[in-house]
Amino acid sequence: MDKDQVAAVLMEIGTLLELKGENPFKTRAYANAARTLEGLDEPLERLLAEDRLGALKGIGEALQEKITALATTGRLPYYEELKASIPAGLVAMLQIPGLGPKKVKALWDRLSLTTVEELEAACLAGRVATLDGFGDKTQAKILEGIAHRRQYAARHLLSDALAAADPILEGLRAHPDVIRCSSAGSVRRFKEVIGDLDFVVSSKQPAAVIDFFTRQPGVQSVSAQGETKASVILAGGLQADLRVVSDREFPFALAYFTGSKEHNIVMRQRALERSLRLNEYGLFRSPTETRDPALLVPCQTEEEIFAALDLAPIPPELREDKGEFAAAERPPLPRLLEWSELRGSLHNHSNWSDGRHALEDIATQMAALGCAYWAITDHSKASFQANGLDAPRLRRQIDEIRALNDRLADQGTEFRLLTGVEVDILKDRLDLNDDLLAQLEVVVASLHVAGSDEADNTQRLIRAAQNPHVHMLGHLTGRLLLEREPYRVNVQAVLDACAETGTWVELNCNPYRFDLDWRFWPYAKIRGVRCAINCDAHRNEHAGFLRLGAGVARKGWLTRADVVNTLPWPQLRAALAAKPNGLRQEKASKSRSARR
Ligand code: DGT
Ligand code: CA
Ligand code: CA
Ligand code: ZN
Repeated sequence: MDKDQVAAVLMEIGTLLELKGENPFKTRAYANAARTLEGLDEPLERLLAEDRLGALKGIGEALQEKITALATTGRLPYYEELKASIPAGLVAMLQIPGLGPKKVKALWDRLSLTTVEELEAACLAGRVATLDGFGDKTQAKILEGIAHRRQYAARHLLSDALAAADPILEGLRAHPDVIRCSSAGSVRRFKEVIGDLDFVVSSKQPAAVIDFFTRQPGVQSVSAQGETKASVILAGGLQADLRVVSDREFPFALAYFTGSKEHNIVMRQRALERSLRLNEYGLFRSPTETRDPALLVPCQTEEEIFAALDLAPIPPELREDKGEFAAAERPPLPRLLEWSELRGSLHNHSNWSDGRHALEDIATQMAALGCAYWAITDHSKASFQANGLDAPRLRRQIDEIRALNDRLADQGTEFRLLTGVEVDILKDRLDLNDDLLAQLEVVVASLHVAGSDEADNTQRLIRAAQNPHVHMLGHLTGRLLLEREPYRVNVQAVLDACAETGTWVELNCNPYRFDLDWRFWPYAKIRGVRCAINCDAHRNEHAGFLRLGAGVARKGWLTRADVVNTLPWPQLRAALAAKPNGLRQEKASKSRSARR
C-alpha cells in the first residue's frame, strides 16, 4: 500500500473506533496519523527503509507497527477484526447530514438499526423521534438527508450539467458583488458524466454572494451554507457547490477546484520540487504548509501559476494527469480543436428513417446555421424498427438529394446536403451491396446488434473497416451513458484496422454517447486514425451537439488536423474519395505483383 491507501485505512479505523464508543484521544490519534501520512513529501517506503517512521509527530510505537504492516503486506488483522465487528451500514449512516458517530452508535445500541434502509423505516414509523437527543426535527432531517443522498448518489450527463450551470453562471456574473467567476470541477474539465457542479467566485462580500446563490430560482434545498461556501440541490437532484474567495486567491482556488484530483497532486508535487507550497489559497515560498500572504508568489491567472511551475498553460479538458505535464514541459502544447472550426456533420437522419425532419427542412436549417455541408445517412433496412432504407428507397433518396442540391446551387447557396447511409454491420456482411455503397458520398457503418463475444464483435468491425466503401465506423462501442455499457470489443484492434485501411472513426456527439470515448483518442491519433465529429442528428436542434463534441474531442487531445469535418467541401470530397481509390490501387498493385 502507498501512503494514501494506508492513510485511508487509519482514517477508517478512527471512525470505526468512534462508532464503538472508544475514548476520543485514541480515535483522534488515528485521524492525526492519517493526516501526517497524507502530508508526507516522500514515499512511505523510503521512511520505512530508513527506519524514520518514529520521528514523525504523533506516531507512537503501536501506530508504527500498524503502518509498517499495511505498507509492507497490505493487510492488518486488527483492522479486519474491527471492521468485521461493526455493521457496514453504520459507516454509510455517517454520510447523512446531522448524523455523527455518537448518534449512529445510539441508533445501533437502542434501536438495533444497522442499515440506512432500516433507519429510514424507523424514521417513517416515528421510532427515531422518541430517542433521547433526537426528536421530531432530527428525524425529519434524517429522512431528508436519506432522500438527498439517494438523489445525488446519481450521476448526471454533461449536457444536463451544462444546461443547469449556464444560468447560474450568468446570474453570478451579473451580480454586483462578484469580481470574477467560473465553473470548475468535472464540468469545466468536460467529463462526459459528472457528480456535481462547482463554481468559484471572487468577491469582497462573500455573504451577499452566498445568500444570492442559495436563493436563486431552481434551488430545491440548501444542504450547506457557511461564510465562504455553500451547497444547494437543484431540480433533478443535481448538487451545486460554490466557493467564494478573495480576488487574490481566485486563480489558485479555480485551479484547485477544477482538478482533477490526480492533476492537482502532480501540481503540488511540482511546487514541492521547487521548494514551494501550492494549495487552494495560493503558491507560497515556504517549505511547510502555510497561508501566509507575505510568502505568496503572486499570480493573477491560472496561466501564471502554470508558468511559476515551468509549464505551458494546460487547458482544463486535459487536466487528468494523462500526459499533460510531459506535453506542457516541452511546449507548445497542441492547439486543440475549436468548435467553430467544424463545418458540418457526417452522420445524420431524416424522416426517411427515424429522423424528424424532411430533407429540404434540414438543408434550409443547416445552411442558416452556417454549415458548409450536412450528410444524410439514414438507417439501412436491417434497422426495420427505425424504418431503415432498402436499396430502391435509398436510390430514390439519392436522386432527391441531388435535385435538392441543384436547386440550392441555382439559388446561389454554397451549402450542400451529402448523400449517404448508416449501414448496419450484420453478422457476416454489410446490410447493403458494395455497388450501391459506391454511389454514396458518405458511408457510415455501425454495429447496432452486437453479440456477447468480444472477438466476434471486433472481427465484425474490422471487416467493416476493410470495406473500401466504408468511410467511417459509427458509435464504435455502442455505449449509452448512465443506461447501457459498451458492448464487448477490442477497441485498439479496431483502431489498428482503421489505421491500416484509412477508415475514419466517429466521435458521436449525442450526449448519451460521446462514442468513441475521449480516453481512446490519443491512441487513435498516434496511429493516424482521423476523427469525424458527428451529431447523429434526429432533429434539427441536435446540430447543437457539435459544440459538445468539440469539447470531448479537445479532451481527447484532438486538433483541427485530426478532424475531417473541419475541411472545406472540396478537400473533404477528396478525402472521402481517397479511401476507395487508395484501397483499389493497393489491391490492383497486389494482384499485379501476385501475377508476376
Ligand atoms: P465530480 O463532481 O464527481 O464529477 O468530480 P469533480 O472532479 O468535479 O470533483 P469534486 O466536485 O468532488 O471536487 C472538485 C475539485 O476539487 C476536484 O476536481 C479536485 C478538487 N478536490 C476535491 N477534493 C480533493 C482532494 O481530496 N484532493 C485534491 N488534491 N483535490 C481535491
Ligand atoms: Ca464536481
Ligand atoms: Ca463538488
Ligand atoms: Zn446508429
